[in-house]
Amino acid sequence: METIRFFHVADLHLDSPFKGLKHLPKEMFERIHNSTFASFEKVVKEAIERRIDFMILSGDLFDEEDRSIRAQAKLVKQFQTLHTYDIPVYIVHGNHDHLGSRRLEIDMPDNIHIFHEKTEVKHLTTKNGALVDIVGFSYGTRHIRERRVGEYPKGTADRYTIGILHGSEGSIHSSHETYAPFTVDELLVKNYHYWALGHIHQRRILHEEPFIVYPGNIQGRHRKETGAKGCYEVVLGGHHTELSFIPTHDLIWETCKVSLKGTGRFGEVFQRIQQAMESICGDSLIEILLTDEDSLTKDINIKIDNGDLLEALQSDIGGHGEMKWVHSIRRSTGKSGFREQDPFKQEVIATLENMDEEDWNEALAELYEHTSIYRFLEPLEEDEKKSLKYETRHLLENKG
Ligand SMILES: [Mn+2]
Repeated sequence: METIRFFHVADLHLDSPFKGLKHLPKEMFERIHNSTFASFEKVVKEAIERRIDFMILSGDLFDEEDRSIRAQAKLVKQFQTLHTYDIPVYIVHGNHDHLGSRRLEIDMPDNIHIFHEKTEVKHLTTKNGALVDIVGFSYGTRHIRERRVGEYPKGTADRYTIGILHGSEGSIHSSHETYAPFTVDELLVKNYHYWALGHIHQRRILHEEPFIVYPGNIQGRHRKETGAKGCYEVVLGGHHTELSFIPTHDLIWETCKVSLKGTGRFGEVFQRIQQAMESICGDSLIEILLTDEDSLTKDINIKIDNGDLLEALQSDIGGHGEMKWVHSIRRSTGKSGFREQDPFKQEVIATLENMDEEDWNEALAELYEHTSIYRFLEPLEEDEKKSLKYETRHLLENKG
């Protein structure tokens, strides 16, 4: 069979709000807020340069159910660019941007092929005459709990068959909710040439020949989505696959571990952190993780806990050409100046102190994603979160 070349992209989460970073300097926040778009623009640029035959988007193009017109317009502009270069795009919608969500649709150019909520096969003939069947379905509603892979027809010998599936592989434990679950074996029996998965934001190759792949999201959105992000270029020739990862992120999230062994002065602590940060390349949002803090004086401990150190690090940034922003400092001991000696309680308190947007979502998921409750709930305000933390701490301190 003729060789085919395509991009596998997933979880764009365009227009992610980055709510937790609103307090940042305006220019910086705008850069971050635009990063999901910037990453997709790079995807499109690479697609054109590499002259791919087609592109697959495996769900969660948008972050919110009621996607903004601004986000849609920006996406359509990129689709039009692909249209100019005669590159078709095959799209399924996922749990974040399901078909039933409230929206004002902007008309799509005719190179855009969106899958129906019923599983269907789309046929494509590439410029060099290769026949490709692409199979998939879009989420009609937010919660697709049932197994859907049974609806996928078997692949045929005379053509390429590619499956698109936005869902959860059974053995992966992640913070993502379980949707449209499947196992690798269930996919293998279909005899497809490639499985273009979406939903899990961490890049993973579940199987080779045929390749079963989560490309991860294209731009990290919080401190846990660290490292390079992007998409895969896939070249299929008969039963041989070439897979290359293409980084397209605009900004990178990193955790930078800093040992404070033997440090006695605040200046030394500051310097150690700066040195450690030099190893991070590119524009980044950095979490500092302090370890070996035993030798720290009480005075330095206070300066870490009251935010002085973070403030000093943040005010030093800029003027070096690269953007390196320390968004938080975490302590390995989890002491945070708290009297508690019980290591279990210390751990719980440290976890509590370091909860970010994603952690709250995770903790509240059962309530906030409950089919009949979620629509009645308002998101928690910062002061509500604070009082929840306070109450939890209070409980821990006062119960044996
Ligand atoms: Mn997603």
